[in-house]
Parts: sequence; structure tokens; C-alpha cells
Amino acid sequence: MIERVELALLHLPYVHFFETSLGREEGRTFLIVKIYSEGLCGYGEVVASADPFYSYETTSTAWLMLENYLIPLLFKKGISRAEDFYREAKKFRGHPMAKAGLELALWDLQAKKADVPLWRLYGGIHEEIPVGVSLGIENSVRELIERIISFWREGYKRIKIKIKPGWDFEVAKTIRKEFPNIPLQADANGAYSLKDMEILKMLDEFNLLMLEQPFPPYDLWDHSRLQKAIKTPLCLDESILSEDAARQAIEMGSCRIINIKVGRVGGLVEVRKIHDRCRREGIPVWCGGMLESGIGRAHNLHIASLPNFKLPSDLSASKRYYKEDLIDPPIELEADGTIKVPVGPGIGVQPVDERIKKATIREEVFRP
Ligand code: OSB
Ligand code: MG
Repeated sequence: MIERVELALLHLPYVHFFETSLGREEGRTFLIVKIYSEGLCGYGEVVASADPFYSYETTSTAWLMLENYLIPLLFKKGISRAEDFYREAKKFRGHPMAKAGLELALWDLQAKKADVPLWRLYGGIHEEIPVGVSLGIENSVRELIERIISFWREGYKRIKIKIKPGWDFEVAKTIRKEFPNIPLQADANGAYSLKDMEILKMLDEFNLLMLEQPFPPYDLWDHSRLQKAIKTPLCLDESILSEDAARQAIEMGSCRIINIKVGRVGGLVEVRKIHDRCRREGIPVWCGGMLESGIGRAHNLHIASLPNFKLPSDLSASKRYYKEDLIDPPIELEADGTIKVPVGPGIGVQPVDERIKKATIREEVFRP
């Protein structure tokens, strides 16, 4: 029996601004979902941002979906299992990030009730996750190079840079001059279109691990045209909204790698379907990030424990994102460029109530 659900809207400033082709942000606004039952609390994070750039969802639309549809669904149907929630919530179209935040809280609760680490509940195998760092667009290429040097020294296994028209070929060329061999990948967040074929083909010479989401989310066909024209493997992020989208992308040859984000696909049940399909089809996956707090990042670590997560994930140490993460102890990078999946029941990290309170802008309690 679920006794109550708490929803909170938070804001945390970044230690360093984060700029993509979608714009620059100095901090992050997001939601935390807490579900209470039998003296235990399950935590989830809703990765929608304040504004609809990465996807159409925002913190406001997610709040509305949770308040008006998803939390009432839990109470009305007496749901306490994540898989039951997934099935029922599917009847509402869209709003994957809102659904995922609640589903994740149910998974955490379920694992805490069973007294096992979350990854054991859904078939994880890796206990140490190879990770990379995702670096935004800087004021100058020099500043980006300085950041690459410092994160590479810390031990991150690969560097991802953000690109957009005008911040692409020359930037990659300068990086490759200084670091001929580091594992490097580039993410455009959908900033290009077919008319940019030539410049995208030119990126082939930099031996990138992959090129992530050059075209907008719904352009699977154009991605398949580009993939046929270049050597560099394409990786899709924004386009992969469901298992069906993943299947269509694979059938069309729109990518050779998939980035899985639990928020974008609407929860862990869908993550597992995409993961299992990619595994059967020989498509490696890795775990994308949305600059989550320690709560969302802990969930991502458990997800990246699944067997077909074969490339370094966008999962970095707490201090790369926030001065004071919501969890204590924080998430740390090991010297060998991995992060350990937290041990202990559920997500295995301890959210600090005081810190959550300090960052909270709005909160509400819901009861059956
Ligand atoms: O495209 O992967 C992306 C952050 C916000 C929105 C989109 C993306 C990102 C990142 C951050 O690249 C990765 C991380 O959380 O470390
Ligand atoms: Mg991306």
C-alpha cells in the first residue's frame, strides 16, 4: 500500500555553465518524486527541464501530468509495482519524463522492500561502470581544451564535446592536434539538417567514436541517409523514444549505436525492452545523462549495469555537476575511469533531506 507521494520542484546551480546547440544553462530545475510505503521511501527524478528545448516536456507539464493523472492512477488502481504502473501509464500518450520519474521511485521502493540493490531486480551484471564526461560549448576553443586536459587527467575514459554549426570542424581539428588518440565523440543535439551533409562528412577524418544526434528527433530517414555516407558510427539520443523507434532506426540503418536515457523513453521497463532488442541486434548501448542530481544518477548507474551497456556512459562524479549534490556521500570517479554501482538496498545512495529542502521551490504531498 502506498501511503503518500511527495513531489518537489528543485533548482541547483551548476559548478560550470553547460552549453549545447540548444542554449546555455547555469543551473538545473527538475522534480524529485518520493513514494512512501511501510516505513520505506522510494526516490525518483524527473529529468524534464524548465524550458522545452531538449524535448517538449517541462517541469510544469511534468508536474501537471503527475498531479492530474499519474499519481491519481497509482491510488485509484492500488498500484505499488513498477511494471503495473508502466502498463497502466502507457494508456496516457507521451510525457515519458513524468512517467519515468514516478516509475523509478517505484523501482527504488520495490528494491528496498526486497532488501536488494536495484540492479539485481532487473538483471544487471556490471558493478563498475566505465564513464566519460560530456563537455559543453565554451567561450573559446582554448577554454574547452583546458577542460579536456583536466577531465582526461582525472581518469574519464572518453571525452564528449557538444557541436553546432560554426563550432564543429575547427574545434575537432584543434582537439585532435593536441590529443591525436583520446576516445572522442561529438553530440549535436539535432542542430544540423541535410544541407549540412558536407560538413558532417568532413568530421570523418577525426576518427570519432561516434557522432550523436546530428539531425532533429523525428528525422530517422535523414539519419539513415547520412549513416550510408559516412564512416563514423551515428548514435541516436533524442530520436529513440521507445522500443519501436529503436527498431525502426536499426531497420533503416539510421545508427549503429544507441544512447539510452530512462527519462526520454518513459521508464525502466521501456529501457529494458530497448536494451534487449539492441543486444539481440548487435547494437551496443550506453547510458546518457541529463545532468541529474545524485538521485537520478544513482538510477542511471544501476541501469548501466545491464549487459549490453558496452561503451562509456555520460555518468560523471557529483563534483563535476554540483558543489553540493543531494546525496551524501557523493558519487566519485575511480582512478581507472569507472564509477561503482552504489551498494545497499534500492538505489543505494542517501539523499540528504536538508539539502533537498534548501533547493526546493515548491512541494506538495498527495494521499489516497
Ligand atoms: O544530449 O546528452 C545530451 C545534458 C542535457 C541535455 C542533453 C544532453 C546532456 C548531456 C549531459 O550531454 C550528460 C551528463 O549528464 O553528464
Ligand atoms: Mg545527446
